[in-house]
Amino acid sequence: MAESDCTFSVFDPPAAFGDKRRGAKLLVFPLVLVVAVAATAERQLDWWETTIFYQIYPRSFKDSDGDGIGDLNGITENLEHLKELGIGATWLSPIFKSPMYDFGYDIADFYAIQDEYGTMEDFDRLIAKANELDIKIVLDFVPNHTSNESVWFEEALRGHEKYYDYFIWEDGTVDENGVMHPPNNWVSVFRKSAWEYREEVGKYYLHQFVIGQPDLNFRNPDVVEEMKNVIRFWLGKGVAGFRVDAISHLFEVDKELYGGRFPDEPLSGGLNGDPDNYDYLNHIYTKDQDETFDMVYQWRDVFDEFAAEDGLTRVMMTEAYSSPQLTMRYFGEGDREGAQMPFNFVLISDVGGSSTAYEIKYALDKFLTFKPVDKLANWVAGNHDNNRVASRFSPELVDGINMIVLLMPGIAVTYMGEEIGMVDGYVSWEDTVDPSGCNTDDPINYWTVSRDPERTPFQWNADKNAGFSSGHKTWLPVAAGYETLNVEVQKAVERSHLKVYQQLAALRNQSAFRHGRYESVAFNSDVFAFRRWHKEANYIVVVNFRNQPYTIDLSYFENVEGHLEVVVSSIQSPKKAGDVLEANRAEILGSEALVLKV
Ligand SMILES: *[C@@H]1O[C@H](CO)[C@@H](O)[C@H](O)[C@H]1NC(C)=O
Ligand SMILES: *[C@@H]1O[C@H](CO)[C@@H](O)[C@H](O)[C@H]1NC(C)=O
Ligand SMILES: CC(=O)N[C@H]1CO[C@H](CO)[C@@H](O)[C@@H]1O
Ligand SMILES: [Ca+2]
Ligand SMILES: [Ca+2]
Repeated sequence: MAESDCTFSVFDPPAAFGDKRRGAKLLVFPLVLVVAVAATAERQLDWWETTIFYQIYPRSFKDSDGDGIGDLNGITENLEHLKELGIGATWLSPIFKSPMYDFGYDIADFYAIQDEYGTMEDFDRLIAKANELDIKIVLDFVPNHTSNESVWFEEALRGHEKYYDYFIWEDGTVDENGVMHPPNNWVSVFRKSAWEYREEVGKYYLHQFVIGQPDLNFRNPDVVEEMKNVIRFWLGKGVAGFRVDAISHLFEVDKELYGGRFPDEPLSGGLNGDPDNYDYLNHIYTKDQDETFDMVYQWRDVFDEFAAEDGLTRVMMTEAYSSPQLTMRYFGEGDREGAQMPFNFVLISDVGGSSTAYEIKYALDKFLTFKPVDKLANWVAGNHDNNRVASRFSPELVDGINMIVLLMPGIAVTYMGEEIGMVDGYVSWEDTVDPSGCNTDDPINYWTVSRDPERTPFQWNADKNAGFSSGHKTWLPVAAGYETLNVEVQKAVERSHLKVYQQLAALRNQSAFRHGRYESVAFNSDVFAFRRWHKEANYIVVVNFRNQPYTIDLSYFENVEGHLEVVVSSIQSPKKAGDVLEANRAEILGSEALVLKV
């Protein structure tokens, strides 16, 4: 690799320190820096460090057989779409056997493919095709729970001791009237008690998510080993890694420390007076327990055994909506390695359409500031649990957000559809299927928590069902406006979100974006800009978050003066590639986003 001599190749500096930081760091950590520089000088970047990870929600990507549900063959037949975008890896939401109470996040058999998605042979063909195209396949690993219709849970209910101990059981409490209640006040993420009674065994089982998702007992060594075998099974089939679901919920407090019963969680402090609401409690006993991090490191050891055998690094991404301090612990501790990519959700959790440029900068700085100096950042603006960028920010900001996700230092992650700026679909109460929406029992306000709108079928073209399916009915309705907002149209026209995305993906190959350093500034409450540079290469990205024009003095940045050339512009911008701006008085139009070359 041409750039492998770069001193700072894997060290993205935290924002805003500019060139001064190198000196400052030398003063503080002279030894560490010298060692690090020597190590990186020889180091080539691995496949996962430079690529873009594209999340496919298989149920909604492409239906190959007309039953209205996306499937594996639909993915295999359309992997070229990823290739054309410049993407080298995809992570798939769960494809395993499931009764679908939570659309695959409730797994009945970790070793089998869900029938409606295809067969194991289809999966092998997907891997073969992906290898042909040099696209890595990452699967979803859902260790916290199984389905209540898994063989394990069914055996547990039948009193099979081995499987009984796979789950977490507790006696109910009986009040003065002899009425039985759940063991304690724990609330499920999807509302209401986290405990469900089973007559067969006369006890309650714990489910941190829906009733159909009994939590596995990770204090049982058999469970630990079983789940490692699941990892081994799929890595052995050629999978390049796992994205680990809901990791912070893995362990609950050790009840032996509390007299053998799980203690109540304290109230969060009246922010929400509804005891069925997850936010009613402060989850000190059911989230982010210390043992969770150790388990992640143990899994990484399994990954590394495979890498040692065939030379392919297996990548772990962890999903945790936690504080930055806790998020960073997933990277590893001491001499133990953990996940390469603890997901960075700031663009989802911390900012939205009404955020100022100051808040955007503050949010983007967060991960860069807290992360270990020898690890990479990652950028995630969407997934199947959160409203789409066009809906959460605005349709005008789709290109601007993609510029941030793809050009900030580190690894980019794109949820399918964000490359064409898909918007949330309207899903009526009658059509709502997401348990998060259904559990509200509220036909008026369900949509505020339903995740169906961001899961509507992928928009391929203007045909029936947006080209997603030839069937009569699709599992969720296609979003309005697909006739003009689709892949085919965006490939045909001269300027589109898709074309911008392709340009950005290609730019990631430039040394400035691959190895370059980073500084950022909010010029005012609306305009955010950052610079990436490496040796002679020097780029500026400007995003105007409001529909109001400004004249900006970009010579604020060091080594930025004279003419700046437009490299990429958001689609509503009148500026074209090759146009020239004056650094000291750059006209930035409302909602405009630009990549400029110095
Ligand atoms: C599993 O849980 C779901 C609720 O999520 C329930 O409707 C279903 O009946 C349960 N299945 C069994 C076998 O208990
Ligand atoms: C980046 O460069 C690699 C070769 O170094 C090439 O295979 C790949 O297609 C390029 N990606 C883009 C998006 O241009
Ligand atoms: C983003 C994501 O994958 N969220 C999942 C977290 O885990 C629950 C339960 O498995 C799922 O419902 C979410 O979709
Ligand atoms: Ca299908
Ligand atoms: Ca758990």
